[in-house]
Amino acid sequence: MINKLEELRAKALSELDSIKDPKSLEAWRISYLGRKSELTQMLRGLASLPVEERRAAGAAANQLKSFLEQSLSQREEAIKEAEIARAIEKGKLDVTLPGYPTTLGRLHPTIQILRQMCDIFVAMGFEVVEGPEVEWDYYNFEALNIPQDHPARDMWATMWMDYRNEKGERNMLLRTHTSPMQIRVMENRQPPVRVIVPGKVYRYEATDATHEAMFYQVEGFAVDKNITMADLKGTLFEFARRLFGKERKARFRCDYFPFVEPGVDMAIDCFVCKGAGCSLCSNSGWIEILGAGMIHPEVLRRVNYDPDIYTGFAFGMGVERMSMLKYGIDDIRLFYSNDLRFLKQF
Ligand code: FA5
Repeated sequence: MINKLEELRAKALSELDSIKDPKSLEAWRISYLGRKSELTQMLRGLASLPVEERRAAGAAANQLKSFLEQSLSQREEAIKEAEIARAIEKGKLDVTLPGYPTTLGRLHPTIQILRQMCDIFVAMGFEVVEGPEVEWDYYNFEALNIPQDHPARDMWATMWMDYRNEKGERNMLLRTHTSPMQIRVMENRQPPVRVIVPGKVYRYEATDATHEAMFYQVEGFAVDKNITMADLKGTLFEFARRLFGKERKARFRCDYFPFVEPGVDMAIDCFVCKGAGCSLCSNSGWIEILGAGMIHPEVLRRVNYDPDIYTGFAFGMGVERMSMLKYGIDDIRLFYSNDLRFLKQF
């Protein structure tokens, strides 16, 4: 058998040396290394050899197999190189042409503004915490003073998960705002707390120039002794000054959220019409950027904070709306429609 292997090696090598194209190379591979090749048959037949012959023959056959495989890939390389050399000679291949440039990725405009927003709050002493996007009804609604059948639930058209509790009720959802994290954080800490929560939220609603079904919010809240509405206003107006510059106007108006008392919304003067009124701002001259207020005593009680000792403020802001105001983007749908002409501008 050893002699037979030697013969095979010599024959295979001499044939391989004369091969000059990939097609013949493949035919060579099939005939010397394929399933029906002599070598494969020999390897299969090893078992029937007498034991004393089997070991030496097995080693030699396997050695030949890997030698032929190696020779095959060397020949393959050599054929490729020869093809390139021929193409250069014939002038078909111009190696002096510049290659294809690799395009560099960049951060999405939402993430860029999100980082700027977080930096401003961190500089004011807030800590950044993240939370789950799939949330329990309890944290998203119940613990925030929005019980089942409360009309305020309509304000947050909800995407429910296909999951029911033991009573058969749907109680798991995609969070509609970042406010559930107020509860999760306060449940685990004692005042003073000063936290911001950036993250994605989801609403089952029709999109238009200022509304998306998935968007980002930044929640913020602070609880301590003697925190007042003046602290809330000071924090948010300072934030707006740092993000948009001194010349932009900000406005507080009364608003209703079941988990704050009193509640407000804050708006910035419209960047398109500078407050005169246009289609983007529904002729009001203002674009709403956040909801806020003093944390409701019931909410504090639910997390075992004593509302006679502690008070706190909370706010929740739309991140894309901030980016729209800062960079003059007039349609929120541009953010997630993956148009590179838009994304490359940031
Ligand atoms: C809330 O989500 C409250 N959780 C905010 C809050 C937090 C109030 C803490 C009081 C205390 P609202 O639904 O208004 O509120 O949303 C807050 C901000 O998210 C809005 O001001 C707006 O900037 C942004 N926003 C709301 N809906 C959309 C949407 N569909 N697309 C893009 N941004 C939106």
